[in-house]
Amino acid sequence: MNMRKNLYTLAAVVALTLLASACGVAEQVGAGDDNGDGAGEQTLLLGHGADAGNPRSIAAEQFAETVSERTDGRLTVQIQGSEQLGSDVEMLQSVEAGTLDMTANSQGPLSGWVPEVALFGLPFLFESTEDAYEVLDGDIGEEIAALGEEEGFVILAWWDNGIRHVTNNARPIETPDDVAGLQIRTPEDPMTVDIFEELGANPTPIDFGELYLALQQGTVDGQENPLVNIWASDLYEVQEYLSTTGHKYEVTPFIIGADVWASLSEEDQQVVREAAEEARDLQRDEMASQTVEIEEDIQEHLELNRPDPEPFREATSAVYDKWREDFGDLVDRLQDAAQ
Ligand code: TK8
Repeated sequence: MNMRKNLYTLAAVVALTLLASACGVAEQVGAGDDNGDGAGEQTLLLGHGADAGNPRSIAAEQFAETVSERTDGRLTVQIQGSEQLGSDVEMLQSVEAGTLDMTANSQGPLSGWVPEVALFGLPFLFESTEDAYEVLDGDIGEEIAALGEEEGFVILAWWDNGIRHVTNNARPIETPDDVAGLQIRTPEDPMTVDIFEELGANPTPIDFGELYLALQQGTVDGQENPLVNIWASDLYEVQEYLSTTGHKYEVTPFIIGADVWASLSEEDQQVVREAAEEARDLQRDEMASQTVEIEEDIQEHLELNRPDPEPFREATSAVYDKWREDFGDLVDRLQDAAQ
């Protein structure tokens, strides 16, 4: 398995080097690319950070198939997963620069441009993913997507990144005291950092693509992610304890750059939007079914415990006070809608 990881990393480095030296992504396959045969064919480059088999990877594949089918190949989508095109933050920067067309990205990284996105991850906001979907597909989801568009990111649909749990190598997390003092990797996400600071841990943002090695080498004691990511990225191989804290929810914003979007015909925009929504539905179904299966299988690899969420809820309530200072009205509305 380590061998495979190393090969993976090597392949990613080679791919990046090739891309960097080959006169820029946009000129090869990026926005507005036309193969010169007069048919107006265009390839959209889609980057994401998830590994094969992950609901995000599966949904991205379906999205690509649907778009190509419904446009009779006029529009095709080329997918690069596993952070081969850079970290989530780097992929957003590339979309902004116009060298990447689309990304199935992450909540924390996007909140660097649209801070309101981080609010979906307020501690224990949603009891279940279904409650989250209702809010995301409703008015508040639309309102926050509109803020994304102002920053140049058209959010075609809110895909899922699940409810998050803690894994680590020190001990089972039964109470907030057990998290105290642990070095916990987080995404580039101020909300998650705040939550783990409140719990007395040392939150350390590291790119997802570096996480396996960071855990293996003991750079950090643990991390937090939904089961589907812990599974598809083999993090269980380098962790001993899984504690189903359920401390926060995350979305996967499915994004196309505003300029590429504007360059598409109305008809193609509709195809792309519908394909994104259908892929979202598939992705959510995959999330649900995979989560049940993984919960069984993963216990062969690490020790699972189910802590009572109440003490964690209490210990992190100050996170709400902090985010209310800037986004009070939205926090209230989110809490109402999440009920
Ligand atoms: C994969 C990541 C992952 C996220 C993280 O690209 O960084 O922990 O949960 O899904 O986006």
